[in-house]
Amino acid sequence: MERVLMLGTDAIARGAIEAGISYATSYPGTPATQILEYIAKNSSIPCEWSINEKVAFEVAYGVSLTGKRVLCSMKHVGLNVAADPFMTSSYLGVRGGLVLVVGDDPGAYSSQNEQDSRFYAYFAKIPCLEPYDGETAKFYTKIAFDISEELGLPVMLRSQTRLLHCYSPVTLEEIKPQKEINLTKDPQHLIAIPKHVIPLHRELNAKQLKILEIFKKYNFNEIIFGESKIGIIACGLTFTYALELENNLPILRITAYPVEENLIKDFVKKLDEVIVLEEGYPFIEKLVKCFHPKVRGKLSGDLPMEGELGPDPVLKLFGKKTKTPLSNVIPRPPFLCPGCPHREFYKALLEAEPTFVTGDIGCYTLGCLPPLSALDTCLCMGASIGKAIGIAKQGVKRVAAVIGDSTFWHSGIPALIDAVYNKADILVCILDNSVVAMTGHQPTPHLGLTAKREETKKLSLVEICKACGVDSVVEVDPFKKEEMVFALKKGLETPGVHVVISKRPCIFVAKKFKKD
Ligand SMILES: Cc1ncc(C[n+]2csc(CCOP(=O)(O)OP(=O)(O)O)c2C)c(N)n1
Repeated sequence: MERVLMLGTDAIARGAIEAGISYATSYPGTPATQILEYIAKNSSIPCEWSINEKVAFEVAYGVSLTGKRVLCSMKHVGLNVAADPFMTSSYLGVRGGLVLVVGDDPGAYSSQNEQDSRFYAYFAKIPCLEPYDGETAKFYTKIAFDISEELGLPVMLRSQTRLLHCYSPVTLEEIKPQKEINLTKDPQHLIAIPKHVIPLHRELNAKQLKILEIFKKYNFNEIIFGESKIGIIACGLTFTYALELENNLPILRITAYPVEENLIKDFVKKLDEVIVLEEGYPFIEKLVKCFHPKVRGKLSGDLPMEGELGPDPVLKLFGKKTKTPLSNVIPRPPFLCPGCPHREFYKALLEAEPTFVTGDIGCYTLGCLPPLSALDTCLCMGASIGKAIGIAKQGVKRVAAVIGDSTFWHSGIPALIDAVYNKADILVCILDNSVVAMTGHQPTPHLGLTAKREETKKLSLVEICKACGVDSVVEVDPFKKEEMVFALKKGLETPGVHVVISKRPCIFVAKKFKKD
């Protein structure tokens, strides 16, 4: 068995490959993007960049129905998009193992919020595993498939930026053979109509005890005895922060949810004080407070509620010297690259004088920064068009929505149809740089390449806009400034829904997609 240094994302991907997956789906999003990229580059397993996270989850669910194993990965906010199929998948259950990897981003290094995906697992009543290093990232992913099949439930593997983007040693093991296809019909279990919901929910509730039994088999949640009346409850990655303290305190390591309450009760009963460490929200701390009067953590104000926890506040809490001199590192906030076509588009947009510009998420969001300061709002992927409709519907003229090409495919199309159907007067600007630039230049449906870099049909942004019924659609090169200003002014001044596609590849595209 070989031991190698691996990124957390790669360790998870390797775990899924070793588990014998037959397919993998994802939509890019930091910090989870590299999981699918690893599978695409380092295995012959078919995989796809799905159009959005909802579709990624649904495709994965379809694979599971055939009895085969499947990995679906996304960033934390991606699960908001996939929440609809996700929430009901636990009622229907799965056949082949379905593991959903969610990359949380405490500290919001590259995200629009800091939501904690453990709540989603709780919400859907499914098991959630939370590794604490590369080795457990791979191992937990692998056994998550066994657990998924044993319970007939999707299993969530929750991780965070710090683990996913760090290298640590990982032991490579054998790759299991893939499962045989076994697609059978079972309407009572596979069709979520009201008549079936209560029995399905009852079955899901009955599985909750079984989850706890299975967790015991793997020792996910374990007490490590120490010599002190102060004890630590450390969740997932924070177990490594607790180990760095080197002070021989008793530790309850939690790496699987739901947690058996008796385990917490047993651990805290002889302690004078309990310290709870967790990345994200005080999910476990709230529970521990039911069983002990002196709990220190985020709710007590001893640790920060916002931002990434990281090892430093923990060391500080114990009066130890912090180890990561982050203050010496020069901050490098993102900015539009030299030569970026988005910048030229924004210069033209400013000249066209829109009243209000609703933004979206992608590299082009950086147009909100000075000196351009060209965007007035950014909420979540796909929201630019909906926000523009809302503003325009209140009588505001010259409203423009700015959306990237991948974001448009992801969740912009329904909003464009809404604009046409509900007779909005807005200008929609689609910034087509051919790729998902922000997350590392993954291909888009109009580039003509799949995740495996195989050739595929090139979809047309112009044709799809026309099919949505817009009043006009033009493609303009943002480097032709006069032409661009003219098109934008016309779109802003003419009633109806008008689309201007700013078309020029990201400057890194040629490099990235040249044949190796
Ligand atoms: C729901 C959700 N999924 C994924 C992401 C991660 N993400 C941020 S921007 C973006 C797409 C950017 O691509 P595009 O719209 O083409 O703009 P570009 O970066 O190429 O300018 C993605 C996938 C996110 N923020 N939210």
